[in-house]
Amino acid sequence: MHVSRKGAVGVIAAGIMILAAVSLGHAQQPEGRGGRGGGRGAGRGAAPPRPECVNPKIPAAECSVGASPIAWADPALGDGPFLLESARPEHRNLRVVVVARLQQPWSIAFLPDGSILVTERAGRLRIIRNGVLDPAPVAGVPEVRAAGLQGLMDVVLHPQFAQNRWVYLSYHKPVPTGGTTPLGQPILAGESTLARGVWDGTALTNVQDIFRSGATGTESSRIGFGRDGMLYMSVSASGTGPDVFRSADPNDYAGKTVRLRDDGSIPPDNPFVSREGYKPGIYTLGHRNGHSMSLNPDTGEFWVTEQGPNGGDEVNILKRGADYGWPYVSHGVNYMGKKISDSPYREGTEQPKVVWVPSIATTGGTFYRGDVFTGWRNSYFVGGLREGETPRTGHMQRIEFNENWEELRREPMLRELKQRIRDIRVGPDGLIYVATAEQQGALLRIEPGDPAP
Ligand SMILES: [Ca+2]
Repeated sequence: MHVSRKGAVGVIAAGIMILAAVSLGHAQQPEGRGGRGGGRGAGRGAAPPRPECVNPKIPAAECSVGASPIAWADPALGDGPFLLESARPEHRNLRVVVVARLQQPWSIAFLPDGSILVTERAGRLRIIRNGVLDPAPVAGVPEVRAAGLQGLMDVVLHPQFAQNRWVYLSYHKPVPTGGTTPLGQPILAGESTLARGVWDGTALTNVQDIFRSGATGTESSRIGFGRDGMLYMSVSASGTGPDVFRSADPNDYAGKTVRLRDDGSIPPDNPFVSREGYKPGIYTLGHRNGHSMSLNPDTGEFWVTEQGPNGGDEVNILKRGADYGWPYVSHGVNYMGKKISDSPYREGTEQPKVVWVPSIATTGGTFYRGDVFTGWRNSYFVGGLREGETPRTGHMQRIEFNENWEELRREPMLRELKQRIRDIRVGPDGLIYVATAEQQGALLRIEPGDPAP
């Protein structure tokens, strides 16, 4: 498909519109926008803003940057268990249990001894043993810059963890910008970084940064191991402002997925390893804010979620060397309502496998291959923070596919809880674990409820 010069001008105009929308939206923000007040008193507009939304240089895409944001905090999560229903009759009755209360939990990993590791965005790694959250964070986590949407992100075990006990963390490393505040304090930026440490049973030891992207001003990051033994990591670009164009710049890791060896080095067979002007770790380009790195257990492909603005959320299937189009093509609209691109198609760019208009603010995703919810074995589960720019609409979607991975149905789940959802993982017990995205957040577990009558 030919892309006209007019199209390119339109894209630049759209970029300026995004920027304008951001400035305008920010200027008009009432106190407590998007705030999360812990529930009591929530909804009266008095809740403080979420910490990641406090006066960022460019408001994060998750922070209601639209024309007329609504300040209506999510209600507090009760103690549970919550008895909910789902569509498929064999899994009609569900029980949702609060496993632990956590502050902005971000990712979940299961240790072979049954313990659960959970990252909190502020920079803490927590551990739940025998269903009890250790009040002391796990030692050994590097210093993290937690501001805007940055912080401690993913935690993943090496596929041969039983032998090498390696744990991987993706996080934003504080690095000086060279600037200082009016009070003379150094201004720090956060660089998307991959660290690896050794789990000694209670702490991370010998923690080292094994890949530094050099990219600051980035957003979320997930990591996952492929069937080829390589580690794949998303490095998100900022979703608004002039930084959106970094996703298309091959000499910048922002807005890309990278492919690394398990020691963080660059494999010699990467798609752009010897191409001038390209970062050698790049595996795919043209992403916005990537929020999952889920290996399809059937096909061995990575399915990755990507937040669009107010429309254009995507699930993409990673293909070596492919360009996923952001910010030049999107099915979506920006926060002021304008379409991102005249056409969502462009020669040489990959189309999403799943697209949402309006957005649900996609987050973590997972496939189900456990033995408990057998009716969900060809489903992909994806978290959502907010649907259609409206508060209290966070939920999880179960997207059901046929044996050819063609979409059959989308079932919104956990809507009744009115919590923003950050991550979803399947435990070794075959149950589904869900991290909410709230400041006063939680780790939830979805279990079968009482048998259907
Ligand atoms: Ca795309």
